[in-house]
Amino acid sequence: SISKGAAGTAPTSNMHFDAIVIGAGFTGLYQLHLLRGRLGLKVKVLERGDGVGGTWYWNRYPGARCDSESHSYCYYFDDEILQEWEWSERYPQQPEIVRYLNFVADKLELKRDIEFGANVTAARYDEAANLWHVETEAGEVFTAKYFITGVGCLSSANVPNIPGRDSFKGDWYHTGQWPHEGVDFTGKRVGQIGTGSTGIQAVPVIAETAEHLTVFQRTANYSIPAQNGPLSDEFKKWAKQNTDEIRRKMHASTNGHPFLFEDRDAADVTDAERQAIYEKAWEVGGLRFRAVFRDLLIDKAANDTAAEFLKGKIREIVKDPQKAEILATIDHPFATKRPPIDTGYFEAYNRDNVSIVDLRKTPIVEITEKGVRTADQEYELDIIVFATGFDAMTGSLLKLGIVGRGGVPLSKAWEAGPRTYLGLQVAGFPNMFTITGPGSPSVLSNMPVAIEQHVEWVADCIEHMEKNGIDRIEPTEEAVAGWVDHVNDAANATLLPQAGHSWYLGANVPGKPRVFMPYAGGMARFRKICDEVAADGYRGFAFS
Ligand code: N01
Repeated sequence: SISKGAAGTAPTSNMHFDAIVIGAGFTGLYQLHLLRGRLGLKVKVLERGDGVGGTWYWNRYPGARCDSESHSYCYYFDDEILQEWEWSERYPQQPEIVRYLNFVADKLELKRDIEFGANVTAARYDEAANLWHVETEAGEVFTAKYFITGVGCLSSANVPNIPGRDSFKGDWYHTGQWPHEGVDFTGKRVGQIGTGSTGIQAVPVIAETAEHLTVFQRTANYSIPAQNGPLSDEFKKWAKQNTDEIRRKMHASTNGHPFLFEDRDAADVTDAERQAIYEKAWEVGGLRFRAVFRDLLIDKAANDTAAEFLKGKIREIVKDPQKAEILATIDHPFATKRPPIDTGYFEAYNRDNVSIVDLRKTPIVEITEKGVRTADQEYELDIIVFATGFDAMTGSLLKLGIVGRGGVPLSKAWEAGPRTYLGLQVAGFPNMFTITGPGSPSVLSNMPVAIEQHVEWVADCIEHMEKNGIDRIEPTEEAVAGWVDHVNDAANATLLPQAGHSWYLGANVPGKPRVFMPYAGGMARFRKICDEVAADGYRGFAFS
């Protein structure tokens, strides 16, 4: 039925689409390609940035590099793209990922259907018309039957509200909102707050040019050397010739990476053998370290062996025993917070111009005009870098101002924490799909693998609806309740909830409900569940 929306936009207008997709990162680009190319739908992508890239458009901080290996951190749906693109290093640097996504967008002619600089501030479901009304900051209103969010899991910057923050006379930056022209640290006294994956990448790079870098650490972190380097011609050739095998491995693995967990427990080998295995994994580097024993994330005693090894490495690398102690006093099991990968992180503390402040002993009291004041002294600074992470998984969705059936805002529906079915849909929000939403494996896996699975599932679902003349899809309350329980059970079967202050739990943002958000049951298992749900007539979803 043709009806007028609140903003007077008739479905025949040029502001009306079959589907609106938010975000032009890995998700939005592929979703547009499938819905437009395969299904022939009229699609508009709204992107707040001025270019494609999503996470990688914003995160331009010094040292920004992906922790997934290049040959796996890309699309696998198109053989031509796989054959034509060439990665230069074992891990892709931020500018290279942005170049890659531009290459894909240009090759598939995606940009003509993307509106850049379009910051979505409201999205309201109009029940009578069965349309989503999506409004941008500039006041444009788009309508569409399908509303698909590809806003990323780590895209809403968390700048802690430390007293006095606005009084600081120097410059401050959040790593996730880094100036495109870069920041010159030469001759500057820099303070960095935060030692997560981001902070650990930034420290060694900032240290190279800053006059002095003071790192403010609240929670000490494990880190494993990336062992990054240029890819050999031989490897590049191998990767291009074995795309089917690589894809098969990524789909079979728990985390969507192109390697499988060893089929052994930490206790299956002698102490000496275990030590040798860890040494070798340290040399190999990267996220593969986690995969040397299958029980590291399930059994605390097994985890302790890895934790002790890694703490030993910190004490070995960091020459100043006082700094080493601050860095190696880690309070959570290994990999219960996302394990960072580094290039010279602990080594950076051997430089004279890098110092560390233990915020557990001397917490930050306030930010002053001159710098940061902790419980025992004031640190004078020219620049403060907030490597303080994100309002993860829900932050960017809630910022869209989504309102579902009956005028119920998403913020209300998720008051006690996010509730989805398969991470994909929310009860009361018909035809809205949340790619890599809370309750999906997303952040616990190699993102492009998770994204391709979600995007393809949604495209198949929409195809099914269009072929069968179905107007609406939404999950039943019962299916949502079941999935929420399953997500909790999956997390509780691991050691993951033991890191009490992780962003997985929303614990990094004051006042955020503490709910373990990503699905810890594994990417392979998740894929199987989604396939079965679809094959079973979209079990748990109601069509109307
Ligand atoms: O953020 P984080 P991130 N006072 O939340 C500290 C992905 N990623 O940007 O642990 C003082 O992990 C906070 O301390 P604590 C990856 O999934 C991927 O580093 O809460 N300190 C912590 O040290 C990653 O997990 C890649 O006690 C405060 C830090 O800030 C996710 O993004 C690269 C504070 C925040 O760590 C997020 O990583 C980078 C306060 N008020 C990131 N508030 C690649 O793949 C926070 N902190 C390359």
